[in-house]
Amino acid sequence: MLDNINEIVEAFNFEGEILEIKAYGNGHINDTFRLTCPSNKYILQRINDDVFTKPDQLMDNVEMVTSFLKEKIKEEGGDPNRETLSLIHCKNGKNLYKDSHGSFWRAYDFIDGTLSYDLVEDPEDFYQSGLGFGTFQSRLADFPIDKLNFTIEKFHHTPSRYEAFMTVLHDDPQGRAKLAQPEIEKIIKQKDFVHTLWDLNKAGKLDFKVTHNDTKLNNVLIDEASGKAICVVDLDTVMPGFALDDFGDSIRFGASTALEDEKDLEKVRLDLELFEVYVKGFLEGAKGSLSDLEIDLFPVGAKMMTLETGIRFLTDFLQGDTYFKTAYDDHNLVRARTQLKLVDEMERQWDAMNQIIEKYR
Ligand code: ADP
Ligand code: GN1
Ligand code: MG
Repeated sequence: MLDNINEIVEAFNFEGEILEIKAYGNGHINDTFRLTCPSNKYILQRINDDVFTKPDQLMDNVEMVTSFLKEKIKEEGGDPNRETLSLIHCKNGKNLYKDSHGSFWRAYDFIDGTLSYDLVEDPEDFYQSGLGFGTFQSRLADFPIDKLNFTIEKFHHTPSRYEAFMTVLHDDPQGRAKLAQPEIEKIIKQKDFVHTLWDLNKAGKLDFKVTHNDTKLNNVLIDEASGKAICVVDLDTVMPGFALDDFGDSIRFGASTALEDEKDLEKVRLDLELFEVYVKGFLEGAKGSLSDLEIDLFPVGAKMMTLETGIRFLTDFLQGDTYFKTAYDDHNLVRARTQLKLVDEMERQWDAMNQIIEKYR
């Protein structure tokens, strides 16, 4: 699997001999492994340094955010070892190891007895994920935001994502644009919409908060015994952002009736029951930290993040699949199609989404 695994494992403070190393999870960016020792399990991750070009700054963010969360969790009487990630440091005290091939590695305690999902099986789990991500935001509401490094510049700056798409479409380096004409047209139709949140920000109406920025359902761990959302993971993109990005990204992934890479678009729908339970959970977790405008804009956030992710997948398809991991040739095109179908679905069910929000605000 990895010719230098012994070197990497040796660098970290793992307790006991390693009995098993297994590729783990379904992330599109990093490489994740689960390590089993006689009395403990660990997560070992290779950070994708094409995507995260400053891994040391990224780890500073993770260190600051997890320490801050641990204090909050202790104050609330919770379990700081299960309710946020715990870094395992290297034997030299650092939180990052650069191996002899130049790859960057970090490790966490494995939070046992938990599950994460790629598709909602029970609406209660999606309610729990809303509560989990909402709580994440309220716990970090007084985190000193200026201390955070930008691990990816303009990560959710949708207008820049649109511009990058138009550039690659113009260059069409792989000659793939002809395979995606309906999808390209759908994106171009949204050229004014992409500015909505950033225009409000410029007008001083929408502030930055400490946000997670990758609130997919599989980035929250659900406790098997209690069924509660116990821990938000994947902290690489915790940065200043809009609360609506976190709300919206969860909806685009979790309130869909199908996987992100479902090929049969008939199966891809926006499930309003799931939308509703997420609204309820996120508002409860956010504990009054959201403004009226943010709540009003929930449907905009959902559509924005879905459209943005569609744009990113299609950009990567046109570029030749250089960013997201893919399993087959048109994987990114298939993913872009599901996102754009969901954008249609959201437009169709706009009023119904607003009615649901009125019930819970
Ligand atoms: P990626 O950035 O590639 O998405 P993640 O950090 O999200 O990687 O990890 C991949 C998966 O591994 C997660 O979706 C989650 O299921 C699981 N996972 C991550 N960290 C832990 C942990 N500390 N304990 C248990 N499971 C974890
Ligand atoms: C990536 O790493 P992962 O799989 O949790 C991506 C997100 C996308 C998501 C689409 C750093 O998330 O922004 O929304 O894929 N992460 C990064 O599934 O680009
Ligand atoms: Mg992840």
